Amino acid sequence: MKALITGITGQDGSYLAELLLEKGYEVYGVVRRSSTETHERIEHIRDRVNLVQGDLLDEISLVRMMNDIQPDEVYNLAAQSFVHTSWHQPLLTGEFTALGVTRVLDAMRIACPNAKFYQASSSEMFGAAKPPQNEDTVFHPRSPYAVAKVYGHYITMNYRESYKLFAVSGVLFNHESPRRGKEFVTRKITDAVARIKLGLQNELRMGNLDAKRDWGFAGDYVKAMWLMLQQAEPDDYVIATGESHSVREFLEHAFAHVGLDWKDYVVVDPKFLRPAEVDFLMGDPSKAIKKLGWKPEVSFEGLVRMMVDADMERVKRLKA
Ligand code: NAP
Ligand code: G4F
Repeated sequence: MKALITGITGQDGSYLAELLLEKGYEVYGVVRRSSTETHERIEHIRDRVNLVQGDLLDEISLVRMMNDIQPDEVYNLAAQSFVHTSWHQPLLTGEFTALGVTRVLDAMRIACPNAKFYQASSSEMFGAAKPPQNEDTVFHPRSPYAVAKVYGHYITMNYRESYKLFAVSGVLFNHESPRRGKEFVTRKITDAVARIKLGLQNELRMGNLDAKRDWGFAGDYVKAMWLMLQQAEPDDYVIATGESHSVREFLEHAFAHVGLDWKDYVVVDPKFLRPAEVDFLMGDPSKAIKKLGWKPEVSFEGLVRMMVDADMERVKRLKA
């Protein structure tokens, strides 16, 4: 089996590539040209994956690679994925995160219409909708990123209905790991906890501490992506833990894990507040549990400990 992953250099792309390699897939990953060319998250599997150059802005590059590779499965994980940036770069976010999905789907329609397609939809699409959110909840997106993801979600459904492509969307709630980008709140916190504990930093400036998220482990969530493409019929699924915690609770657990009190270090800075907030996300993964046989393995507390421990190790190595 051959799988093509857009966004292979991201958090999810790296875990998904590992999973597919374990399952014996030939893995192809799309990388875009950059002046640095460092692909830190996939360095350890670099000699086992095939990297191909392309960009979600450039449909010709996508058609060419699909023609050459003839993948059995295509996972579209590439996106401008940081919500805060989407207010600063709303058009670029729309190009990558919304229209980029059409470019990938259309390249598939032209070059490999029998391949199966996975779209990385997001719980951000629910935005202001009341929790718990499931597959029937009406979207109420609250950022340019979320609006772009709603477009990606519906165009996936539209290509499924128009061209009979096996195209599915996974509506994934927040999932984290030691490989999470440091701009996202969980990793920003665990990186700061390690730096504070080891004497390299003395405060942490944060935004809205009341926001609540349903946080799971990325390694668990990529298994759900694969399962969705192994079903007899294409369908969309919510993937979540069913538990929600505030940013404040994450702070409490992360600092307490190294014996510190978060209140001694955290300063609320209006710079990190958003023009419109998503207050409360909590998913209902019943359909995925029943139909895919999927369930999350890592608890909230286990996730916080895993991320703090990994950052402690990394910062210690940097200091040495
Ligand atoms: P991430 O770490 O930010 O990775 C994003 C990936 O997209 C990177 O590999 C990036 O490549 C690539 N990319 C961005 N623009 C591109 C372009 N124009 N052409 C080709 N590649 C491009 O994101 P993630 O956390 O792994 O998330 C994966 C996907 O799931 C994203 O679509 C995200 O929006 C969605 N999602 C994430 C979560 C979550 O909690 N993590 C939840 C729901 C949905 P570079 O390395 O070159 O920047
Ligand atoms: O970690 P965040 O930046 O993630 P957010 O906005 O929930 O989006 C992530 O999850 C989505 C799934 O629901 C993905 F689709 C998306 O790609 C991304 O992976 O922020 C989480 C919460 C927000 O309410 C934010 O306002 O934390 C709050 N927050 C408080 N202080 C902060 C901070 N967020 C960040 N990034 N930095 C802060 O200092």
